[in-house]
Amino acid sequence: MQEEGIIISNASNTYVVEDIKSNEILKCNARGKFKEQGTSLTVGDYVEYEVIDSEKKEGVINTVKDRKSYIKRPKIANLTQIILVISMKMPKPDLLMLDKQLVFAELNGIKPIICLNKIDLEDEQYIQSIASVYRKIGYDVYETNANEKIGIDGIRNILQGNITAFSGNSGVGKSTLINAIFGEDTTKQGVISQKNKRGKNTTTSTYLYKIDETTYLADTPGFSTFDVNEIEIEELYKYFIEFVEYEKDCEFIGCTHVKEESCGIKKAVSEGKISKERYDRFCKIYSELKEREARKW
Ligand SMILES: Nc1nc2c(ncn2[C@@H]2O[C@H](COP(=O)(O)OP(=O)(O)O)[C@@H](O)[C@H]2O)c(=O)[nH]1
Ligand SMILES: [Mg+2]
Ligand SMILES: [Zn+2]
Repeated sequence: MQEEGIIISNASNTYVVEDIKSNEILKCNARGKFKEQGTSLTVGDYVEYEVIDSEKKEGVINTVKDRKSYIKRPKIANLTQIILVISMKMPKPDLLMLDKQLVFAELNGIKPIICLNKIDLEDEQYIQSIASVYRKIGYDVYETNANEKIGIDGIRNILQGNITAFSGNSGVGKSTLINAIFGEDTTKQGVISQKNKRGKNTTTSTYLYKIDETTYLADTPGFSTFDVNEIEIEELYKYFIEFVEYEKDCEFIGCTHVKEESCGIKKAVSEGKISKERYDRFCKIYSELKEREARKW
């Protein structure tokens, strides 16, 4: 009988599959045809499997469903959203990193959500100066104090029906946020934060945690080694989504939006339609890509 499940973890050729309906967990192998087709299954894949040994809880995966998204590093399929966490202080906001991660999410067709954490450590005006830039673009921005569980309900609600990952530099408060959302009980039982003997968080491979039939949380080693390498330099501006509508006003085909004088995007910056800071960070990422290209030769 064919059953439906999702791969929640993976070590070499063994896939841990959780049944969508019964929550039963089985160790599965994949049919040889996947290898022949060059399909590598991964955490997040929705699969059809059959039970081979119900005592030992072993099965075999027969088919894999089309993926909604796929990220190579860390390897994960079907993420629908990434919550990009930055802290207002300690560590101070890394907006270059935030913009890179926004590019990364847009490139992969995954919805980015911004979470400004540690709002207790900065004044309102400063927080709004950051929030407003991103809200104007159309991004959802949440403001939280994870320690005091302030602003947590909003984040909890948007998880519904999604496979979500949290991303952000170390120390910004990801673990504290996850604890605040799920309550200490869940996490203390080791469901979410898997601690090693020294009590350190050891996320070295990717796991999915089920919240309900359509809602999962991905615990990943982190997207901090963000891969700009995959982006074609001339495509970069497309992932600064508020730039796109002004490209038609560029005079030259193949305008880089960096050096040219008669550039529609630069004009929009000078008219205050695009944030100057966002544009400056675009130029910074552009030059990083350029340097990388130069090193290739
Ligand atoms: N003041 C303040 N501290 C926070 C907040 N959220 C987390 N922290 C603290 O920041 C530190 C790092 O948090 P942690 O969740 O481990 O960050 P992670 O590395 O992103 O998982 C801890 O000492 C937390 O108590 C917050 O909203 N306000
Ligand atoms: Mg952590
Ligand atoms: Zn241009």
